[in-house]
Amino acid sequence: MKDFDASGTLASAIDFHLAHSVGKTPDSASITDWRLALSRAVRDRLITPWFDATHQTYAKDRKRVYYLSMEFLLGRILEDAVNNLGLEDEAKEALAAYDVDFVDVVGDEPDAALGNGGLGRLAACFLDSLSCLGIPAHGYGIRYAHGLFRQSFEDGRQMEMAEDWLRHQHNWEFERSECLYDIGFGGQVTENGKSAVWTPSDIVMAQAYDTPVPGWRASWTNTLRLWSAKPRQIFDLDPFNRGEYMQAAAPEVLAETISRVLYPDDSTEIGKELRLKQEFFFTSASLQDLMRRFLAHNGDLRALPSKVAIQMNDTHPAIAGPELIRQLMDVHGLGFDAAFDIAQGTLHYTNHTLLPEALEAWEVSLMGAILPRHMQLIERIDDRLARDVKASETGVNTHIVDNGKVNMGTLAFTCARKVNGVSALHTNLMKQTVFSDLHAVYPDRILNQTNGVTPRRWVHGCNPGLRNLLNDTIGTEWVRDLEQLKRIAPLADDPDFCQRFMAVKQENKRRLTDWVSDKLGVDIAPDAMFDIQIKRIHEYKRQLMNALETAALANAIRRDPGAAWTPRVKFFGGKAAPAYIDAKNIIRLINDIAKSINNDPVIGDRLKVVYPPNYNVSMAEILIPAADLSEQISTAGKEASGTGNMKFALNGAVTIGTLDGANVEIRDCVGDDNIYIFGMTADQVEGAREGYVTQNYIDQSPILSEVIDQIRTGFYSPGDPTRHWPVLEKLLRDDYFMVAADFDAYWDAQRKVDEGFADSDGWARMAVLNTAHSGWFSSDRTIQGYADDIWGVSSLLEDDK
Ligand code: NBG
Repeated sequence: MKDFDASGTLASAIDFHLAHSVGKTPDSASITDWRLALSRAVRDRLITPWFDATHQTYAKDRKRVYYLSMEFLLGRILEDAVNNLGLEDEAKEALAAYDVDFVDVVGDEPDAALGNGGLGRLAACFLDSLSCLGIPAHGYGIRYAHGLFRQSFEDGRQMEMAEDWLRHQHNWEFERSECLYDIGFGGQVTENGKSAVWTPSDIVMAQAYDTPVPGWRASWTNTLRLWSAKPRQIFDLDPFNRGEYMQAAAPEVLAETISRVLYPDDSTEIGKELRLKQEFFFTSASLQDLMRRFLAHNGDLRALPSKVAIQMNDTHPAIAGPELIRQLMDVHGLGFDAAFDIAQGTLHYTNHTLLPEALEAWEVSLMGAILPRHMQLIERIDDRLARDVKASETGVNTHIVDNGKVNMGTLAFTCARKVNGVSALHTNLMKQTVFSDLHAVYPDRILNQTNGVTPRRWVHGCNPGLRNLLNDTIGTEWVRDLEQLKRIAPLADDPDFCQRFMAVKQENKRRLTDWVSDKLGVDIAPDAMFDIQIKRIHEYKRQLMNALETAALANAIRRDPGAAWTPRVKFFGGKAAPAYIDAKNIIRLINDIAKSINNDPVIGDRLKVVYPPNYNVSMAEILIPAADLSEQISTAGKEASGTGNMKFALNGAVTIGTLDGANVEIRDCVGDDNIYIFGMTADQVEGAREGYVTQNYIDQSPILSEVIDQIRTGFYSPGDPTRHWPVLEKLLRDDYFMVAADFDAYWDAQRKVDEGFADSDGWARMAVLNTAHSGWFSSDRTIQGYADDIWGVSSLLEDDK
């Protein structure tokens, strides 16, 4: 294959692009200009492997994967690419020659925040692993003009502002102005002989933007293709000529609304018409695109399942079932049964939550109005399901269309060849609860693929100290084969190694300490225990329980300040969905508790509380390497997996957590002695529901009672004593997530943590063993599992061996 790579040094490429792509001289260049120049210089190096990957895939006619996801929470792209390509030293040196700091340059990039939380970040880790493993794949999603909102605090309250990542040129992507597909909405379906003709009332266009995704050392490079909505007709000249400028621009505005903004909801269903349009928009465009590519190489549609595997990331792209069937029938002339079988052989579905409020269901009337042809096909798929139910003789009663709603989970399940959960516990609960009926009918369909995280970003990139220590100790292969970390396990008993390991941690804590002082003006001591809970704010994640424990600890310290307290800094980070009032109330309470504790001279450095606003991927990259304690305290049975939990353990933080999601597997890997498990199990939680009275648990716990009384009487909101009553009211009326029931167990576990941390040798040993035994949580392992058990695809890198 021809070599398209820029020859010469990276330094000369940066010079070239500063002049030719950015149009600046070194003496007039801003940090942003340098970033844009560096991006171009680095991107040039990806072109050959990128072209080569596509060429090989088709030359060898290999099966490829299409990962459909409404969210890709990428974070910053440039530094990650520099790391993957091994260009760090060269880039540093080239910029230093102009007295420009590499860290400032890569830090100038806004996060690509095209996702809310775990689901979107998982998709980003999967892209990395797919490239790293050399599996031919495309990610398909939406190029939102505005990603997840920016959060600030005003008087402790969450404020939301529009995010604007595309304001400065985003010059990592390739705009494909010729790659356009029509996406229809509304209108009518008529019969034409035996076939149906859908005539939409509105059509917008989906335009592609491609981002190359390099694997480790760019041995393979896949594509993330994001769709942006464009009007079919740019604007209306008649009204413009009449001076009606707004009306003239209306078609453009309406069309572009579809990809304008990411819905800021996490584990909550929103049921808005625009959301359904977004879902159909990117799903239809992606399917048209992959079908075009398939047909360019293959004339036989029945071969689709052997050449293409499509993964639906949650139910957001679940309309892919009816849409693929529609394309096969209405565009390519197949009958329903043949079309269904091909679609079902190609599609797969991942479930990411069992929370009932998050399971998507659309009103039949809305679905019928926006996607009339799809509504017809959904009815036919429902008939297919009914036939299978009958044949199964299970006697279960399950329908896609039920109570005037289209249940998207049931639709996705029915149209999928394989359905997976994201941790062992979650997959078992899927079988027992939400999908028990479907599981009875299709007993071989559900399987587990426990989540993972990419070691490239989550150790190599974010924790240079640990990276260097690992490289010195076990060589560099761990970056691609994370199980190699096991080799440091014996060194947990080597005082010299432990000391070096903890020196890295200390350095990371110092970095965070400076950052906190710089950004928030709060002084913290780097030798205190750094106790961190970062994730979306949600009642099931129980940040409230953590806040109450914090307040209780402050009380204990105030009562006996001279006792041997283990100094702690409690970090909180996370956003609440703007409409989620109960979660926003919790944010305000945490901020009030922080203010009171941080200004109490009796407490001093024994306890500090830090809640930096606008938690995002880049902030996680500073916080996680500096953590001593990882808070994973959701109500058992409610957190499908978690991935933050894995990042912390990998970076040598010890977990305090419930037996929920992947915490169960973390415990299995690191061992009971190296994790603090507390609280009710998933079974016990369900057992405790009947007759649950919050007040009874509060009455039994003097520690909790005291805190509740303080909040009620305005201790944390002087001058405004009723401010936090809504939090208490909710807790007392409906403690669905059992904060009160688990509180004392949590408190006791925290006191054991205090003791553990005070024994610095013992703690170092635990920290080392957490890193050593976290290799299994690499997303490379997860993706290999999908490749083997779900997609039936293999790496092309293996071919050369
Ligand atoms: C989230 C779960 C997490 C899980 C991620 C990735 C949704 C709907 N679900 O527990 O809450 O780790 O998905 O699987 O965002």
